[in-house]
Amino acid sequence: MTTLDTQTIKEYAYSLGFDSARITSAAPFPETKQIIQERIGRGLMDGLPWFTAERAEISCHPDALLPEAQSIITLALCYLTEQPEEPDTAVPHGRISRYSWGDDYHDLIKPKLQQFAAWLKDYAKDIGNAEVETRLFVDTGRMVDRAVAQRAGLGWYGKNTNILTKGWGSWVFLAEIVTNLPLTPDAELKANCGSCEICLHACPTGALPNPYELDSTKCISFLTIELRGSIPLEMRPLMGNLIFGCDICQEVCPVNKVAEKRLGLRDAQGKPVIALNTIKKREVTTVSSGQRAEKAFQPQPEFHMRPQVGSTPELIPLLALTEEDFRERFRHSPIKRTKRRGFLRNVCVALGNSKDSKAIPALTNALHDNEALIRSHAAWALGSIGGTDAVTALQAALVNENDEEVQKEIRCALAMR
Ligand code: B12
Ligand code: SF4
Ligand code: SF4
Repeated sequence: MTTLDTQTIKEYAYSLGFDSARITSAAPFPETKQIIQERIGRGLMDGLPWFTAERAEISCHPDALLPEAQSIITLALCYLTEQPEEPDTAVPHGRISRYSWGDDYHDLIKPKLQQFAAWLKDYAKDIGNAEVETRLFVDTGRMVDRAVAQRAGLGWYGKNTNILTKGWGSWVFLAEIVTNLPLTPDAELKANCGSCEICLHACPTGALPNPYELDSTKCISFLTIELRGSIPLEMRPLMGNLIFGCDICQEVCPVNKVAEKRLGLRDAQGKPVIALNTIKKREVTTVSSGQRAEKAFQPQPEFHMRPQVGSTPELIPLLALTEEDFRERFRHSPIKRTKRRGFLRNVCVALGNSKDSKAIPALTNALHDNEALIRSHAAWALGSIGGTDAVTALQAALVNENDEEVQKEIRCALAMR
């Protein structure tokens, strides 16, 4: 096979809107496999039933995904957009993690990968490579996105386990194209977090017990997005007002702050610049990583916040969402993953943590929701807010409640007085 020019491939990636593109070989990832299997064994991945040792076996062997695999093109797409306004504090607000303010990134990145693969096949054919195979991955695929990015030198592992890039911090989505084309690999980056441990101390639930180690079962991202059932009682008070995902260990990261400053999301003193859209107008021409130069940063339009989603929505009205409202409001958003019942469960927890008695009427209504999961978390929230009205509502609900789990939650909430 004639070797392709990797710079041409990278330039094409940039033209599609990717912010970084690097290449690694399709050799296996034996260390990653060992670490994943060890973590599964210790229960750190519990609650993700699809994340099995067998899956790790495949995902760490690119040739199990594409038998003739030779190379992996790894791609990063930055999802920073404007900084939101701080919400009015007179009523309780939730917080949604940054990656979900706009449209679902899977839907945005997949067509880009398909276009990329089609172009790659044409390019390879033009120089005499007829039999080009590709497999495309973004997040959900059986691929170890972060391990690939690390080996390709796209970034390095932060102690919060996210991949940090020099130009965009960890505010990037990762994707890959596995191919049978032999491509010259890039070198790993010689960068690391040094002595910094800020993220480990900032995590509110202790989900980062050691550097580079995430206990998924405690991570608010898992609890609010992936967990289908009840949120463990001991976790609820630690979740604050986070209702979908969590960015805390990224927000505190100094590498991310540098990236935000470079892109105009922080002022010279490092303070967040509010409601910034000037990022579009600002000309940023060089990236310090040296991976690429002369590129003005243009946020992907699809990542811009959708007004019906927002970043800090008012919580009480969310409890009134019907199935249809929920589907309509979050049609394009990653939030649809939780379904209405998971999302309203999270909203109840955030309202409980707000301790705001203005939420009592809406939570009282939620005690009669069709979904037991919502009723049980509404009960917890009322117990957490407390007061005569909350107690009366809980006692009345207990009389007619048939679900044993919900009855237990109501009794537990009444005992919180
Ligand atoms: C499952 C999953 C989750 C789960 C579990 C996370 C977990 N334990 O890995 C949950 C739901 C909790 C989750 C949360 C989030 N996720 Co997620 N998730 C995934 C998924 C599907 C698999 C990750 C995986 O393989 N985990 C297995 C563990 C063992 O791998 P690992 O954490 O990378 O472990 C490595 C390090 O620990 C390292 N290591 C171990 N010891 C040492 C020692 C040293 C010295 C060093 C340097 C390294 C090192 O080696 C390990 C193996 O490579 C990937 C997509 C994919 N297909 O890869 C997205 C992915 C990792 N998630 C992503 C995102 C954005 C998030 C959230 C930020 C979302 C949010 N805002 O709420 C949070 C971040 C939480 C956090 N602090 O990591 C992005 C990360 C992008 C980036 N810049 O890194 C990914 C890559 C999706 C994507 N394609 O963009 N996620
Ligand atoms: S995403 Fe939130 S809960 Fe999860 S490790 Fe980071 S700070 Fe902790
Ligand atoms: S906060 Fe510090 S330790 Fe954590 S990822 Fe960022 S640089 Fe690394």
